[in-house]
Amino acid sequence: MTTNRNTAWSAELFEKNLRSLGARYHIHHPFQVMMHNGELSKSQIQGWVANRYYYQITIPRKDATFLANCPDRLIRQQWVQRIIDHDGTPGSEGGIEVWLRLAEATGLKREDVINQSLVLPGVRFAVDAYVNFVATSSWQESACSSLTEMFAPTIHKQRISSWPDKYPWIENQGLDYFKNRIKEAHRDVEHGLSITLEHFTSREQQDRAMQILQFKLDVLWTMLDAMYLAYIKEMPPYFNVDSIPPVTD
Ligand code: AHQ
Repeated sequence: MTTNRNTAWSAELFEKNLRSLGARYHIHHPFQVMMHNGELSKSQIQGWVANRYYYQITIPRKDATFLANCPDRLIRQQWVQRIIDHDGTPGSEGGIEVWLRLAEATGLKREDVINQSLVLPGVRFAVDAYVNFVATSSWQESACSSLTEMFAPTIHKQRISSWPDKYPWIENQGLDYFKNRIKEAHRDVEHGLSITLEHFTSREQQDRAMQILQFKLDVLWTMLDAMYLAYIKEMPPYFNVDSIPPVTD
């Protein structure tokens, strides 16, 4: 069925168009493809884990920002689970702690990940752009931006299936994060998608939703661009100039 550019899409066609952006998901980024093919070295995997840590610790702050902008108690009742999934609760570990276990399983020291000394500027800027987007957008637009997780179960399943064979040196409990995330992602997408399909009803709003999802795809892609330049091309920031600025006193 064809529609003209002013006609609102049906909910089914809207969801289909949102899902079509999966073609640009970071599962297709050269860094991720190399990871899946077992072509990354131990230090390149460690660089990815240490940089993605910054994304993981930022997600609950992003979700707390979402809650601050959302006046709907029933929406908040469901959304707050995302913070618990990452931060955990007193006495029960959350995803951030499980990510630190992944870091240790790759041979990284916890403190070298927690101190963020390995986080690349490009990764930090991309992740911060995500929180800033949520801080300055409606809660419905923020819910839409989380929908890259429509494509996440596939990427988690890829790691679970390929890492034991491609990276046997990574201790098996390192995969726990990806195993936990599969069911959490499905639950999150169901909620985020229902908000999105219900709120974005005019064609103009639906076009905006497509732009928002593209923005979040850009966040994820740009993170891997920074890592590709630093760890694959061995061109980290200032690699070709003295990284210590001259001191003139
Ligand atoms: O581990 C991930 C995670 O906790 C989240 C939260 C969600 C959001 O609110 O934007 N997105 C997300 C994602 C996680 N893992 C990424 C990966 O590749 O391991 C995928 C990412 C996403 O697709 O947005």
